[in-house]
Amino acid sequence: AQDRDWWRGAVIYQIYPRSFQDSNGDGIGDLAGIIQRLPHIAELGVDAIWISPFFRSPMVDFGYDVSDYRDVDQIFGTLGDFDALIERAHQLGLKVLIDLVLSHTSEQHAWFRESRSGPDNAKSDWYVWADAKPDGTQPNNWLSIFGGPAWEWSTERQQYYLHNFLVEQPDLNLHNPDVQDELLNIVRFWLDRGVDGFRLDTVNLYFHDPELRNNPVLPIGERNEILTPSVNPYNWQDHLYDKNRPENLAFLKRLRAVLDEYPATTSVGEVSDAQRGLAIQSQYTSGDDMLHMCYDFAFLSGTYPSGDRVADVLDTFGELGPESWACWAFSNHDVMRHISRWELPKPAARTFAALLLSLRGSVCLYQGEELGLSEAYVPFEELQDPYGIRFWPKYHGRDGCRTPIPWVHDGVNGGFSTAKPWLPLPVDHLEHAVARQTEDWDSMLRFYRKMIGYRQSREALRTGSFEVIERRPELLSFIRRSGNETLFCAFALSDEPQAISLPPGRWQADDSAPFRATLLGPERVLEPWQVVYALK
Ligand code: TEU
Ligand code: CA
Repeated sequence: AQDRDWWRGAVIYQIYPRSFQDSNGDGIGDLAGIIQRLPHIAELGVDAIWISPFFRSPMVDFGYDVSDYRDVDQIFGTLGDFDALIERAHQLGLKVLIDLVLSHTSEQHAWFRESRSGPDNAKSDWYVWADAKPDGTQPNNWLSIFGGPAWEWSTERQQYYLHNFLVEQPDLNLHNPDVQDELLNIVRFWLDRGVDGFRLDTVNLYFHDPELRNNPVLPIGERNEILTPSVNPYNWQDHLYDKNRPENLAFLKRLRAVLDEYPATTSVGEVSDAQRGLAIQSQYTSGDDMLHMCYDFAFLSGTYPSGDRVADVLDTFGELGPESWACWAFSNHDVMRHISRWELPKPAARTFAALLLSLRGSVCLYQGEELGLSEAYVPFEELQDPYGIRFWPKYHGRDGCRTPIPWVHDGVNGGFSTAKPWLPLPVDHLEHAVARQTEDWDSMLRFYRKMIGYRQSREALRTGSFEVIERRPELLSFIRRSGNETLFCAFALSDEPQAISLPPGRWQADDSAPFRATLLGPERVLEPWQVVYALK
């Protein structure tokens, strides 16, 4: 029997396929390369992989611009390769989540080419078309997340179309029931191929206000500088009308109903909205007829996760109700790697990894995080991300977290590819190569294996309740509890020793935790960056 709740508390490993492993010597990672490296992921002890888009695409946004949802891009392989990937992953006990980009397509998609050709074809209404204002300007003040207006003029159709991201990524019109039906057919197509679920790209951008009302512009003090760089005027608006629309709830119910036709599937919706992200997440995960989880942005920003802040985020999430289930991440393919983003001192890296893997919720780890990789510097001449090229030098874009994975320290291109990689592999990443860390019993990689194994072995850590005991910027402690298992977790988040108070009861350091099992002495002081797990 399959455990239909496997995703609760699961650890999910995110693969960015272009940069994971190249198998055919063209400098770009591919599905066959992923298959080759699946044992590395299985050995980490995670539950599932999430693979960023590999569908047919002109790759203007590196796969987040899909031109055919039912095929694998030739640069990544074939549908046959994908079937083999699923089979191998399942043999290794790994679930497979794929990344569906349903909010927009590529401008090269056949639907868009037809839609663009005029106002009365079968696909006319599949995208968001609007007339120019009498003076020729855009229909309203909506902005693109990647810069400039969210409207692009089509000389062919003589109307504007909506694009929340690049000009090459026109937004689908989900108010049209035919569009919804076709998207759900695509969901079925991949479920029939054996996937265990989906990461849903920009799930809160599926719908727009049909009246195309202007977004309010925020007063300077309230501007959002969290999700995208502050240089981007997108952050200066309150996104009331271009996303987060209530019509989405009914569509998500339809999507969930399709998922429920298949056993033990899951969904994690990416909700990017600094202003009302949590409120949206709470709506989207409000019951077993909605999404399973939402992907939370709280720890993807530049804001340092001090002990009190982590406690506040978890408390706020806990208040959303017992059904709401978060999925936490420190790093992904869109943001600076967290070790660099928070300027973590060396001993802090393990402390924060342990903290992430002790939170209530599910966890996404991004490829390379298990190696302790820092952000790569990619010079302007080698930049690939259109978002970075546009805002350089105020913002460098997303290439610094997308550089290839170093597999060996002494081979060509770190064992990633025999050809020049599509993004440079930083020389200082080679010392973090998988092979080298595997040999070193005290490496970051070995630590991640032990820590993930520990989380998997303690039901309290995986799914237990969460109760904060002490919250200070430099100290966080909490109790996780499941059945008879009561686990006290404490994290010193400072270069200085930290006084700590134990909750009442008799506590015994947990020997199975990947930290030296010190029983707290009477003085009850944690060493800098010390982590303690103790059982009652
Ligand atoms: O990202 C959605 C999103 O909100 C991004 O704008 C994010 O805030 C930004 O990249 C942070 O720098 C998703 C994907 O994760 C991203 O890779 C895609 O480019 C985007 O959707 C469009 O599909
Ligand atoms: Ca390749």
